Amino acid sequence: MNLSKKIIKQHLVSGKMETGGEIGLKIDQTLTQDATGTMAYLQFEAMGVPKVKTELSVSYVDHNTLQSGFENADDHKFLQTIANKYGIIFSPAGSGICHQVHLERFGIPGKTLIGSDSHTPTGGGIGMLSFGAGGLDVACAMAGQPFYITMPKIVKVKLTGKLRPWVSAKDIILELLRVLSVKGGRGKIFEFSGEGVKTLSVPERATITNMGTELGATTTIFPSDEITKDFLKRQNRENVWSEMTADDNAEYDEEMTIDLNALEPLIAMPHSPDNVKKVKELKGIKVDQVCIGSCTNSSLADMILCSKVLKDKKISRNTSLTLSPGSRQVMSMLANSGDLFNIINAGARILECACGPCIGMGQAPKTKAVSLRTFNRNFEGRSGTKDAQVYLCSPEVALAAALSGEITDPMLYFGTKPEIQLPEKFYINDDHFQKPFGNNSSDVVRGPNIKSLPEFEPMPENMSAEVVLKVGDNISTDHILPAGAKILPLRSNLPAISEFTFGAVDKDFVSRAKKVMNGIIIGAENYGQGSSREHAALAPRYLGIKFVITKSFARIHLANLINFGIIPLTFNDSADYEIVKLADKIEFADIRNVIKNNKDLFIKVNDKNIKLNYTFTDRQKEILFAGGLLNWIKESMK
Ligand code: MIC
Ligand code: SF4
Repeated sequence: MNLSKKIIKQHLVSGKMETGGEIGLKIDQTLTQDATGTMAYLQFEAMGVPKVKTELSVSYVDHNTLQSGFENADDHKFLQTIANKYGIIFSPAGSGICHQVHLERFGIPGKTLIGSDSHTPTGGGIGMLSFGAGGLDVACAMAGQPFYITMPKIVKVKLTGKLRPWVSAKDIILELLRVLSVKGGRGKIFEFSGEGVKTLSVPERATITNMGTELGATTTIFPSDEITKDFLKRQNRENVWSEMTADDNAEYDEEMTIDLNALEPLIAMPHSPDNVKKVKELKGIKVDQVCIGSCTNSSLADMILCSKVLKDKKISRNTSLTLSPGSRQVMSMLANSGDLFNIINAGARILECACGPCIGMGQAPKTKAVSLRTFNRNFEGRSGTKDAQVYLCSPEVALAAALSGEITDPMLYFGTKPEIQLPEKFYINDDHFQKPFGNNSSDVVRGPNIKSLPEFEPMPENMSAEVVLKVGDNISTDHILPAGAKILPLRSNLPAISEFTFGAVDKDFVSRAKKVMNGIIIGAENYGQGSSREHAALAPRYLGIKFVITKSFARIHLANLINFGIIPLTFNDSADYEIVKLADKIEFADIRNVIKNNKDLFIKVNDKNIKLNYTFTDRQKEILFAGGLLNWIKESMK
């Protein structure tokens, strides 16, 4: 058996391990971050469960740390107090980025983890089976409910050889993105194996599993081996280690091989993580900004590399360089070892241990700037500057650009690569994580930015709706509901945040949707890729969207639509996408009965009969009929 199936088997509570069918998994651990967490905990609260039922749940504050108004601070206080009430560990702002901290201090090989953040698969770096999910799914897992997914195909990614100096783990995942594209991983778990695995440290593995999300993969996982044990030992957590590997003759649905010797530094060009080129092909492009950090590349090893490379050097006068260490542990160790000195002295700006520029919280580049980032997403406008040209690359490539002021291949620019020696024992101070001591409900503090959840109607027998938006391929949740310093603070205030829905795509969308209050969105391929933010389903539902009809969906967003009672449908013939136009009115006669009995679904648009497809499990049908998962849970708990 392969490793993924071993862990699935141990956690299977419903369904069969047959590709394409729905399976329910017992979830051992959950994590939330502040931008999705407030909503997740409001939903958990509405379920009326007295304490979380997981082995461990952690609530991180890492996204909204700018506190440009009272809103973020309100949310943080709410999160702190509600964590205490329900038995959740609270990691306050400044402690680090959820995925980095979870890997360091909480993750356990062989366990299951879901998080209300799409990069939760980072945990695959230590052999955890970890998934990104909507906040409501995480709330359900905290209430002891299984997590449901479609049983994915398991793909073996065999790594052979060894990376050459100045080529890094980031180049491995960029290579996968180049070959497979942002849609290529859908419905699949990527499981790494082969001799090359032994050459990669846990932080390097985590860079890969983190960004497996950009493939659209269900998740990504490495075995837990001696290298994992060594990592956990340095974290003084050797006791949670166990060996987790695939059997020698394990079977897989698909296989692919990457020869690490043959890789060279790669870079993803604007505005998609799969727009990958060789760095040397772009040599000479002037660079205005370099940002090193994010949950993809902010480990101690990444930061020590920065220190060694920047020592006694000056960054280019035309380039600004920021560094965001991934956790307080990383920052403390850099301060203690003196590495911070080398970094600061070279002209870098040190930011908080948080998501920061990755989610548009500060460091928006100048007009038309070229910005090189070690992050995982470069969707248009995500940096906060619509016409900025954001490239994704490794710290090695980022450093070469910061020093030279242009895109340049680090293999040619630098000489011998410095040795990175990590300390035998990492500095551990868990006092920053607030353990719950369990107070009563009056202790949950709700500032005026925390608005209660709206009620949604059950699905009627017959529906008719109007097309209020038509968009193209690869629409990301950043398009649907952007983040950034202005909008992110409103994540716990649905009426306010809804006003920004599709803002950058079509500024009239909100008024049109509100006028109709019975809307349809037409999308093309891979609709809803990117972030797990359920607000990208919740806000449209709040604005009266009842259907989203596309050529195909991204996994987490599809689940979020169902969770909020929006009916996701796909064109049987993708050519029919061309027929449907803005303002078309469409009848869905007897829709409840049609879905209930799996009947063929036809709509009539502009005199043509169009067939639409859907595959809902009985559970998903009930959720849609109830008007969303929260209604369904409340009903089933009565
Ligand atoms: C992101 O990278 O887009 C985020 C912000 O971390 C999101 C979560 C969110 O929108 O709050 C994610 O990846 O799920
Ligand atoms: Fe934070 Fe960026 Fe990672 Fe999302 S991708 S969790 S915003 S660092």
